[in-house]
Amino acid sequence: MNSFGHRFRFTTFGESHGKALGCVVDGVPAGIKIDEQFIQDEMNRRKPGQNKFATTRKESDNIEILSGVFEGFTTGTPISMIIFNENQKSRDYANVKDLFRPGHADFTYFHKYGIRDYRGGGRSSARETAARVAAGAIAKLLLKELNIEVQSGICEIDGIKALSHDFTNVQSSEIYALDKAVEEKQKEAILNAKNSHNSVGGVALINVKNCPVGLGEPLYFKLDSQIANAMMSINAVKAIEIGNGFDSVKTKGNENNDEIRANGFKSNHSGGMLGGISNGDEINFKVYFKPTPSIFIKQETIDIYNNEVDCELKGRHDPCVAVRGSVVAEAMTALVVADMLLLNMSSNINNIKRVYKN
Ligand code: FMN
Repeated sequence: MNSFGHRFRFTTFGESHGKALGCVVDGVPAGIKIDEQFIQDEMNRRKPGQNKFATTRKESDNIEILSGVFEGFTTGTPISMIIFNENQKSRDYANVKDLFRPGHADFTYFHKYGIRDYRGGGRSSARETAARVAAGAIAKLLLKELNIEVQSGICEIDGIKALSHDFTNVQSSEIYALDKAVEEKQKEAILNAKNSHNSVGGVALINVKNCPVGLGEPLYFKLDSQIANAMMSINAVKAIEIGNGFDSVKTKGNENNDEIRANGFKSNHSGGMLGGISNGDEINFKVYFKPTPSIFIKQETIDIYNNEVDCELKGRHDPCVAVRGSVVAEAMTALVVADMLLLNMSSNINNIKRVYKN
């Protein structure tokens, strides 16, 4: 199960310490201008080794398009893209070959498959998310044609919350912070965790602008359920909160309902979705990332023979995965919205007549 989406569908391949990883994106309409620099810029936002707040693994994450694009435009055929791994240090993992790292997928992969690539977590590594960002960039190019914009930023690190959400600050922030006023404190929290060989969790805010009314397929393919599915498929994501989310349970109905006027909704507690269908307002949701499981503090675990052992890790790790994870969440959102846009086109006979009857 390495594919995601229905009409706009992508499949990823590759492992953390394998030769390469990549994706095949299928269902992309022909005629979309492919800006390769834009795709690379998206890759660069997620790539590791850029500053002291991220893992020191150095990967250029150069993307190579192998198919589906001719003279700068999509051809309607599968778009395949590849990223070669350059900076694997597999020997860092020799000491964990036979043991299960706490907080990782080692235990479950081993018991499920009976075999696992222990080098950097193999397929369970978030290295795979580079391929999702490449696929997401194609989705974003489709959305751009319709003026739909997806953006993300960090709203919380180690319990330090943004009080304002300014997406322009994200572009100049090393930790993609939404609030300049708390950015230094958030950075300090990451560095404190790193210096004490530990890690911290964080929360990303995702926003979609100009999303048309009608995206989402009742009942088992609601827009919010697909967004939640997409977010929960990202490594280390433990929760998603749509619109007013957890706070909505503390409010009364009259406070939580978004009243409607001729020029639109008076508020947006719903996060831009009603009954699983986009309502034309901005889509807003938060994605919660746990602290990075790889820490450099001795922890208790067992090996594959059930011996109780100590786990002492080497290697290079993000002290807070939410930062680079926010870019992955943004890419997955673009992929869901692109899929829903294409699916929605056949939901009404008038749409079909518009294409075939004139
Ligand atoms: N986990 C690590 O232990 N070290 C890392 O450097 C690391 N980098 C990550 C980078 C990104 C962008 C994301 C989204 C996650 C990263 N993770 C990292 C998280 C693990 O991949 C993840 O926690 C682990 O596979 C277990 O899966 P689960 O937390 O979803 O249960």
